Amino acid sequence: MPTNRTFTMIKPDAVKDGHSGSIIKMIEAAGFRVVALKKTLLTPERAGEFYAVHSERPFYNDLCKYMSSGPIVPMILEKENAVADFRTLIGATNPANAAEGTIRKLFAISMEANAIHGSDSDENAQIEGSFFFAHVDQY
Ligand code: IDP
Repeated sequence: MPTNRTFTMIKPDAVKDGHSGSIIKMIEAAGFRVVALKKTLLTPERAGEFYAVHSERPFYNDLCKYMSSGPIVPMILEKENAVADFRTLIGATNPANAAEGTIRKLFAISMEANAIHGSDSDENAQIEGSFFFAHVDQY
């Protein structure tokens, strides 16, 4: 994946509460092109694989349960400076600390159910995008 791309997924709480459309609208309004998009369901095992980096953290088991509790909407997005600009758009992990107007401030329920994921580096954007979408370089 070129470095002007990032990976995101709308998490189960936001999908279940009917916020997918509003969130995608905010993403496009912020200048991101949706390169790839689907609605899918993770098993707890696959959620565990996605979040393997957190496997030693106390919240890991709950996170895997939560992330497999309902459909998610993974996407690959394109924009100059995509990773950093997208992290700004979604806001802090804990919605209590998220800036006004960010996606998490508007739609997150809690630290765990925080509406949306955003890759934290170009390398992880590539790895995470490939976790859900094949042949992404051709999109
Ligand atoms: P990020 O998603 O903002 O990059 P990370 O620290 O990578 O944050 O954590 C991944 C996800 O794990 C968070 O988005 C959130 O859903 C969950 N999480 C992180 N810290 C906690 C916590 O202390 N309690 C419960 N869930 C957490």
